Amino acid sequence: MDNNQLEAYLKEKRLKINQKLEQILPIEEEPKIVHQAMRYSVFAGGKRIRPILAIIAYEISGGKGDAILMPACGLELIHTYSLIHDDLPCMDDDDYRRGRPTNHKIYGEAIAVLTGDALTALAFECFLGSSEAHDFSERAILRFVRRLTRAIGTKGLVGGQVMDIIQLSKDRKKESLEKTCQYKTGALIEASLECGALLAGADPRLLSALKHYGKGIGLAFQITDDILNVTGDKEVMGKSVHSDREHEKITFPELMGVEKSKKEALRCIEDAKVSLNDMGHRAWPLREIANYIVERKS
Ligand code: GRG
Repeated sequence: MDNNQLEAYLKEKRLKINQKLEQILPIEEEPKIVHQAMRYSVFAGGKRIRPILAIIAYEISGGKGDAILMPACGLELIHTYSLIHDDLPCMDDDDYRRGRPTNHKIYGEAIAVLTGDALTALAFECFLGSSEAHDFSERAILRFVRRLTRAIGTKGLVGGQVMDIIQLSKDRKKESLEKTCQYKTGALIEASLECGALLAGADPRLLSALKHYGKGIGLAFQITDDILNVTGDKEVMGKSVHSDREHEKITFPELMGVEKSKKEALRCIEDAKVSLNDMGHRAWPLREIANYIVERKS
């Protein structure tokens, strides 16, 4: 499998996701400022990994057509919300994200907070709207929302962010750091896969294999993010580098060095790929995305 094939595949998925996001995000209505701020961050770029994973899991589970696009876009809105809040002065205080000044640098803190809040509300409209359009049964949507909600609360994004802020891993234990990463980053990645599969009515065995895969790539994703914060290029990444050291954060490279961290990320993706064994060729994008996650430069 060559890199060009994956690139073409990701490009095609991103195009569809961006077209759908274009339809979903309000533009002209008042209060215009918040609608502009939402669009500013959503369309600043972004790899769209979470909606892509949801779409792939849906297709692997037998789902057909474009009905998955709307709920998948909701996942991207939740992710963008978390980035905007993560960058706020009261959190990581970052000036640069997705190759642009951060949301609060342009719109001010109050609008940035509200932009995040508005993106969550819109995300839930996307999830529930899929039912109104009769694309999915209400039961399937309920399962989706239940699974997703777990991933963004104190056992997911919010919990991980709290662990990050209180420096749960200051005990310098690998388990504490893994837990923080699992919650802060892994939870939404894992949930995106499971949510996509749930909408297609995947059986429990497939769901559990996708969950295991998501857990592995989720951790590898954050380890690579930490490595890129040390070795990456600000222009290529579109976000600040060396910020973890400035904030004296305990990260994988800080704990065990860059080389050992790379090995750890590789171990995670190899473990993740094992869970795809029973899925055969249809899982090729997931195999390639696992490799991409540790090889990426942004
Ligand atoms: C309840 C949604 C919500 C958030 C509140 C602020 C917060 C709690 C959580 C922050 C979680 C966070 C920002 C984790 C980092 C995850 C991560 C590695 C982000 C970078 O993801 P990429 O590389 O970014 O996919 P792009 O820009 O490509 O989309």
